[in-house]
Amino acid sequence: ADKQYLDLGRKILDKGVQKGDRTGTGTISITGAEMRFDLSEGFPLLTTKRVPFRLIASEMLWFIKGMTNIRYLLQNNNNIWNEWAFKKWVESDEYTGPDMTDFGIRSQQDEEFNKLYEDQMDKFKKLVLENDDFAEKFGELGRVYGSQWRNAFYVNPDTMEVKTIDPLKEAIQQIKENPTSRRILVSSWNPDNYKGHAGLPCCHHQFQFIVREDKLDLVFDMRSNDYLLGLPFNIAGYALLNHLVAHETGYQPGEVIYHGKDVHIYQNHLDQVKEQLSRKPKILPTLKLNLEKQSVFDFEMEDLTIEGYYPHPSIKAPVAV
Ligand code: THF
Repeated sequence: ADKQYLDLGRKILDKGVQKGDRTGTGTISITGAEMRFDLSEGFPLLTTKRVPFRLIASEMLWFIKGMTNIRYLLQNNNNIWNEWAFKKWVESDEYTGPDMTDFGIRSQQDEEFNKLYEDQMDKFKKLVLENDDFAEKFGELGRVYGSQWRNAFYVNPDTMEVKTIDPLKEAIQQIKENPTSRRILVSSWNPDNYKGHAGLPCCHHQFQFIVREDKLDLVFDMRSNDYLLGLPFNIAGYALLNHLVAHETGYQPGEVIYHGKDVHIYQNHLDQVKEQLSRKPKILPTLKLNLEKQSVFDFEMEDLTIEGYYPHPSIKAPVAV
């Protein structure tokens, strides 16, 4: 797993072009990439840096359960979505603290501001955890993955009738009933994402299950991909999803295939990427599921364990908001 990942990193450094971006950080970017991870070779949790499986698993369970509020993540000590909810709070009328404009960039450049930011973030997390009304209002990220996977809308063009659909549940049903199907696909992209009122447009915007003999493959597509921080999470997250769905449907976990579109390294991640490229991959860990659970939807954190994970040390890097 690491070899393909590191080769992709080298390719971005070699062939990538510099681009400005929405977050103001700047990237080096290539268009189009594929990687294939055969799950029989081990669980693809990178070993050339420590990747926090607990965070990947709690994020994936959060998607699978159809949740879109960061409270569940915070209850699992998972802070990876905080900035996006925090942003809505500090830009709202209800926020009365010090000015937090461009907190993502300023907190990295200005130590004094960073202290103010951390205080406000602590306050924010405490409110989301302890105050139900606040959590409902500001912990909510809107139509992000959980709602697209479990609670999608469909408008019948003839009658203009609106129906809700549970795409993940239907996909699992299709694998069981119609395994030769080539349309077992869950998409999170909405045509109105351009207009900006649909919350955060999804980065991993669709995935498809394909049955191959006794194995279940999963292909996932990313319109935009943060090589250093996002990609290791996305690979392991979809590998976990494939293990869970294969378990419920009675197949062996096959391959997880990644399709990246705008694949980029942020300008402020270059040293970290070079450090990781200098490291030698180690043996992959294995994933153990609690086999007493059947349904994908019943799994909890304590049902998932990683064994034999001996990675290189973690590599710290700021996330672009
Ligand atoms: N925005 C950007 N710029 N990059 C992303 O990867 C990204 N995501 C999600 C939404 N917007 C994004 C959020 N996912 C980390 C990992 C995944 C994230 C966000 C942040 C991260 O900081 N990981 C650290 C560990 C953090 C910790 O220990 O708390 C790491 O070292 O891996 C794409 O899905």
